[in-house]
Order: sequence, then C-alpha cells, then structure tokens
Amino acid sequence: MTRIITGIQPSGNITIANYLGAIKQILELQKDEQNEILIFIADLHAITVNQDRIALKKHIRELAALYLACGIKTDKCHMFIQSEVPCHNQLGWIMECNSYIGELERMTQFKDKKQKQTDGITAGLLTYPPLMAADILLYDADVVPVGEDQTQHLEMTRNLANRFNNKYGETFKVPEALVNKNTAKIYSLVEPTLKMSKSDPNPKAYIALLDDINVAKKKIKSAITDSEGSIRYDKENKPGVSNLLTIYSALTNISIKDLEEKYKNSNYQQFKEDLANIVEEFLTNIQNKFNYYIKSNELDLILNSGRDLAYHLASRKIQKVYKKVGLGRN
Ligand code: ATP
Ligand code: LTN
Repeated sequence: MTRIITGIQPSGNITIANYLGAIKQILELQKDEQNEILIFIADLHAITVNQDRIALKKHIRELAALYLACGIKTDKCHMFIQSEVPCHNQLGWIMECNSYIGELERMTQFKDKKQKQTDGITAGLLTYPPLMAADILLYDADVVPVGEDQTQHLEMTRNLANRFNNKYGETFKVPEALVNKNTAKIYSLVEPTLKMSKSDPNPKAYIALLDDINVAKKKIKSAITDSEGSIRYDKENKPGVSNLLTIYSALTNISIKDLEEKYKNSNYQQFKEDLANIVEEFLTNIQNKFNYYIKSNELDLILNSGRDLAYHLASRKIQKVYKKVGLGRN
C-alpha cells in the first residue's frame, strides 16, 4: 500500500492552479487500488496570515465541497479538516523544536509572504514548514502531490524526518514529493512570471473554481500575452501565451505540440475564445456538482469519517513520538 497525503489552505477560493497542481494528481492516483489517500483542509496553515472568521468558515466548507465536485472519490480518499485533528498541533510543536530559525528564514514562501504583510509578520508564518512536516509525518505518508512552490517545504519535511530519526531512532517514513512537471507552476493571468495564487489581491490574476462563468471567460480573454501574435510555447519570451497553452493542454489533455499545430494560422482572439469555452465547460461541470455537495448532509458525514480515521492514525503516532522524546509520564 502507498499512503498519499495532500492539503490545500482555505485561504480564498481555490483556483485552477490548485486544481491542476494538486487535485488533478489525486484524481489519477485514486485510480490505483494500492493507494490510500488522505486529503485535508489546511485551516491551521491559513491563519498564518490574517483571515476573517466568517470568510474562513465559509472557505473551509466550500473547499470540502470543491474537492468532491472535482471528482475526489470517498471510497479511496479520506477527507478531513486539519484543526479537527489536534495531533497536527502536537507534532507541529515537536517539529518546531527540531527546526532552526536560520533554515526557516531561508524558505522562499516565508520570504515572499513576509513582504506582503502589512500588519506584522506572525511567528506562525515563520513556523509554517514544521507544521506542514507534522501533517505529513503523522501519517507515514509515502507520497505528497503538490505544486512546485511546495517542493522546498517537502525537502524540509524530509530533513526533519531524518533529523528526528537520527536523534531518537527510526520513527518517521521519509516522504517523496510528487510534482506533475507540466502543471507544476501555473502563472498569474496579469503577471505571467508570477505564480497564480488564490490570495492574490487582484482577482483578474486567477480563475477561481467558483468564479462566475462569464467573469472567468473575461479573465481569459483579457489575460496578458505579447505583441508577437503567434501561438507557440516559449516560456522565456512569451510567458503569457505559454501559460495559456499549459492551461489549455492540462484541461483538455491535448499536447502543447498539437495545440501549436492547431493554432499555427490563428490569432490570439480565436485561441482565447476557444480556451474561454473550455474553461466554461470545466467550471460549469464543477459548479453543478459543488451546488449539490455544499447543501448536502453527506458533506458532514464525509468530514466526520475522515476526521475519525485521521485521528485514529495520528494519535497512535503521537503516543510513540511522545515516548521517544521523553514527554509526560508514559
Ligand atoms: P495562497 O495564495 O493562500 O498561498 P495558493 O493558491 O498558493 O494559496 P495553496 O493552498 O498554498 O495555494 O496550495 C495548494 C496546492 O496547490 C499546493 O499543492 C500548491 O503547490 C498548489 N499550487 C498553488 N499554486 C499553484 C500554482 N500556481 N501552480 C501549480 N500548483 C499550485
Ligand atoms: N503548504 C501547503 C498546504 C499544506 C500541505 C500540507 C500540502 C499544508 N500541509 C501537507 C501537502 C501536505 C500549501 O500548499 N501551501
């Protein structure tokens, strides 16, 4: 059996980048009988930056419904909310006590997010990676499907697992990141050299899975390209067009080479029009399913059963870890 775990922060409306970078990989992995998959809503991670209480609650529930609307199958995947399994905080603290401030300060995500904080930088933003390591190591995960931006955190997780194992004896499995090279990094529609991010203050930068369909189509049509006019993949010189080709290819499973051929005598307007229609079909399908799940009691039952399984696995691990570290009386 291969155990797989991944999480997404409920820090906004999830985007096609989150779908293509992380969720789509799960849709493939769940086809294999040998895989056991845990997916969670990383609400403890979301509060490392300021969140409105009401919006956070809404985003947690919406993310759960969106996972299902995207095609996550509950017989293969166990879905839960991170804060409902307190073992994450427990192991998170132990991981923090084995992390060095110097290595945390060198994390790219910390450096980027730090720049954007206007009301101060929380300690949680700095200690985000040890909590993420705990999320993974608690479950002895073998594989962690993520986008490229998370590979540094995965490397830190591997270091922490090895560091702990060397200090206290074999305790944690050392996990591997699983990154889809084609969709590892989807870029902003307005600044195509920056990553598409759901917490971007400019909503034109991303397509959220819950965007109004016409708004989403407009965002594609007004996406930044270049003045050359030809539809070809060239990340260096044509980042905007290359990004749209990547999205087109990932949503349709048509190779970029075939798309270049298809549009070799075409213009940006036609290309964007077609992509806008593809996005429309993709979002309509997800939103229809979302509208069902968000209202159904099924959602709570799924989250309850995911929480119970996660708690069962994680609490056993925590007991072992506490013993190894010498905490408490047992
Ligand atoms: P935030 O803006 O709040 O930091 P985010 O949009 O970067 O959020 P996360 O919750 O941090 O999203 O990431 C969830 C998953 O989506 C992770 O596996 C991450 O690697 C992946 N992901 C995020 N952004 C992209 C992107 N632009 N391209 C591909 N994958 C991405
Ligand atoms: N840091 C991740 C979200 C996340 C995660 C995890 C992903 C938190 N814990 C464990 C995979 C495994 C992000 O995407 N920002």
